[in-house]
Amino acid sequence: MHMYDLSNHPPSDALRKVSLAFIIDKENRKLLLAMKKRGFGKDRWNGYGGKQIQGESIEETAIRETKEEIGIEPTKIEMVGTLNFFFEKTPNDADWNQQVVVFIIKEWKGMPSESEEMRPEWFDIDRLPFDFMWEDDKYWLPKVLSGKKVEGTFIFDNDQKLHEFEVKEL
Ligand code: 6OG
Repeated sequence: MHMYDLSNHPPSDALRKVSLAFIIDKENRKLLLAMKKRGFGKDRWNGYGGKQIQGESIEETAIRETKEEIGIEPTKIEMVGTLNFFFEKTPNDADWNQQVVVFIIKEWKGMPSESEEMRPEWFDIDRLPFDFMWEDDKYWLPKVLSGKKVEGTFIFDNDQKLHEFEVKEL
């Protein structure tokens, strides 16, 4: 039994905003993913990011969270997508719903390093570990990596399985 579907979910502009950034190497061949060690999304490879705080633009959130989680300072960052995530509502997971704004970092200062939250590792773009990532990633990340901008809506069951989705290329 699902409470939400693509035509019936809360308005996406009411969602809390969260950043998600990925570092890509100069040759466009490798992506720096990070293993989430705790909290929401634990044990999955993902980009780095977190909740926007008051007074911050979402790009500032992405820069701050990237510094905090893998210790580098982005110097060239580009917004590449907006993803709305809705989870089947239960009292415990109600606040998993979020709007994730995706960024690609092409230039940065410093060396990626492990933090309490994230363990970074480079992956070949042709061999990303989709089986160990959020299920939505395989439907939009390849588009972003080939230079497109995307807008997506994803409905998850409360066991974190993808139930229904739509991705538009902008
Ligand atoms: P904290 O709540 O730990 O930040 N995030 C997702 N990323 C992907 N690829 N798929 C999802 O599908 C996601 N839901 C959330 C946003 C959580 C981090 O995880 C991202 C944030 O960068 C449901 O602060």
